Amino acid sequence: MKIYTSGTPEADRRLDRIINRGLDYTPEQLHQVAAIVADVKKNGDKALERYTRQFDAPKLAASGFRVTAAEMAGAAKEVDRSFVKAINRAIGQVSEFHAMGLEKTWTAEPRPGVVVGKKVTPVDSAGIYVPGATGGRTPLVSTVLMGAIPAKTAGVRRIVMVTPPRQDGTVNPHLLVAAKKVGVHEIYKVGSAWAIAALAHGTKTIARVDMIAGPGNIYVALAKKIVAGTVGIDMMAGPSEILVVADGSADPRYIAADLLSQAEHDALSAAVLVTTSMKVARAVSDEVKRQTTGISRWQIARKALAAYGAVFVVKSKKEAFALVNRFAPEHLELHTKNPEKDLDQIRNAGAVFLGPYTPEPIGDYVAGPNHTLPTSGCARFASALSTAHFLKRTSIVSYSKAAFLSEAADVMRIAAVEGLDAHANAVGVRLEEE
Ligand code: HSO
Ligand code: ZN
Repeated sequence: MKIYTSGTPEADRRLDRIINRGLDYTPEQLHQVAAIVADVKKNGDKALERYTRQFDAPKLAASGFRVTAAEMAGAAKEVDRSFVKAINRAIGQVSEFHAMGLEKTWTAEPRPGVVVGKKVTPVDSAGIYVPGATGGRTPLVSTVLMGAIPAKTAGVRRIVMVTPPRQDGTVNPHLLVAAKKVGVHEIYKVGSAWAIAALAHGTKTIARVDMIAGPGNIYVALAKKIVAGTVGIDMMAGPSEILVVADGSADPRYIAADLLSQAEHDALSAAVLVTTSMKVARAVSDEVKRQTTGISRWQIARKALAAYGAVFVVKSKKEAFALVNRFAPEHLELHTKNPEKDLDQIRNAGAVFLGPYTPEPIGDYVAGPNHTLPTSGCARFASALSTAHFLKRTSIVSYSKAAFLSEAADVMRIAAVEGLDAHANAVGVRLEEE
């Protein structure tokens, strides 16, 4: 990994390039995806079948999109006990966390005779997208959990999962077992932009949903952008990224391993170290090189690091945190003497991992918080996927007669300024009986 001195024009250019890499798209790509969405809207299953056969599974017909009970039963036999044990722990801990933040209906009486509040209701149905990265070779079982658990915990009655099939028209059994365990109701072997279009507009096989969540590549992200408004969407989740802040007390082996854990996701992933110590900078850079040779996805990791990896050496911790807040990383690790105190300086980050024994992957799988997080600087304004994404808040208003009378004149005055007589009358008619 190349070492940059923070604040130089070269470092600035590198930083901007890394931040802006993920959700970049060309007008042609947007146009291409809009055409796919329109095609699915018009031609339904026929279009889905055409795209699926062309890009994913050459033999799969629309009649085979829905995963059957027999396939589910077969999948349960294919996975081993240690996987079931691990996934059970993950489900338990992730569910527990999501239940903790669950928003409830509330009312208040801010003035005598006036009740206001919010009635919290889950969406009726949700679609969870599970990517089929690298032709299904990385079946992201944890992403099934992270999508479906918040929906389930929010109380969504119909949870649909879509994921691209493998070439032979099947889905990895671990994904199916995970989906069953978290209570997904329907699973369809359909992926990419056409799957998002189907969830948003509905086809004969796949009934439309109200809310779509889950990460995907740029085509999935663009499709979500296009259907947003017709249906709710969670966020534009782009390629994974990690930023580590370290002082001289950090262990370079841990940092290198954690940087690689995100670099291995995708050739577009970003892995960045920001450190006050030149010694740590050099040691991490060497360690990354050494550890890369030991991982099976080294080619992907190496590509990601060459394009979007960097070590920034800063003069002070203050400078480090300014850089963090400008980057707004999806994942932030603090390898400093007092990470709890440093947390005060963090304003923009999807998730923060504190101290040497909190590697990012613990959050990917079992810690509890969601691993679907804002990327590409979106942590400036967005948050992790949560139950809130699957809930609506309906405002509640109730007035007693006395309260109504005490506020009526002001309502009529504002209505008059707006030139909206009927508004004023809706109040006035209730005053006439006085
Ligand atoms: N780190 C990824 C999620 C993931 N990791 C799934 C492993 N499996 C989100 O940025
Ligand atoms: Zn990960």
